[in-house]
Amino acid sequence: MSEIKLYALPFSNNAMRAQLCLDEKGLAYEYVQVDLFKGAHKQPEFLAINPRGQVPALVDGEITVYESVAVVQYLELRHPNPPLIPSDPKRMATCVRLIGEFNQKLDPTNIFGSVKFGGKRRADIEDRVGKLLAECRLWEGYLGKGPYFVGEMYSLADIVVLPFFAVAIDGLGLPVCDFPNLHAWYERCKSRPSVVKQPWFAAFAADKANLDQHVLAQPG
Ligand SMILES: N[C@@H](CCC(=O)N[C@@H](CS)C(=O)NCC(=O)O)C(=O)O
Repeated sequence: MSEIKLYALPFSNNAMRAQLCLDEKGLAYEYVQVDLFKGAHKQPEFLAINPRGQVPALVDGEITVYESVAVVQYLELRHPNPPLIPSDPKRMATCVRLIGEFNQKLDPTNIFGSVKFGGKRRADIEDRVGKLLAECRLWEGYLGKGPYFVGEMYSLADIVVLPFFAVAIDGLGLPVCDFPNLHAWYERCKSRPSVVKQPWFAAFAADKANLDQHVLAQPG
């Protein structure tokens, strides 16, 4: 049995980051599904692992880590190959900065939840859509021609933002005409073996057909 246990739930954006990192590094791990719908994350057994009662949490022998960004950073230090944080100081700073910006500006938007599960449409959330598009424009510029967010190297910055942009592109219809760099980067990431093996990308792709959800493509 593997030493590493990942407590997660399919389609959890946060848990996906941990999986992407584990698989990019080729690490063996046991996937322990925490059934959020049955409240397993608020039971004493799981709260002993993460007192916030959230996935992901990672247990590596005696060490327990929760919060997705802490999990991927832990994995990077514990298993440095292949490296996912640049050693060049400038690129390293860019990588850390992007993760911070993502957590502050993009992660809390959760427009997909409002649209897919809350039935909201563009007119209901015009203000939030406008802010998200403005933020995406910034990320389009950060990426430039890439190929990845810190240049040639696929890094934790890509891993942390990938589940979000998968949802923005496939689920919310972020238009390719206005965001060509992000679309090209998304396709590039999806061709990586560690990404191909994640079952949830096919599920996101199915949202491409749900045009009524594509609030980022509709006229304001
Ligand atoms: N900041 C945390 C967020 C974790 C999080 O919100 N996880 C969700 C699943 S995607 C969860 O467990 N939700 C249940 C809850 O908050 O009660 C991280 O990055 O790990």
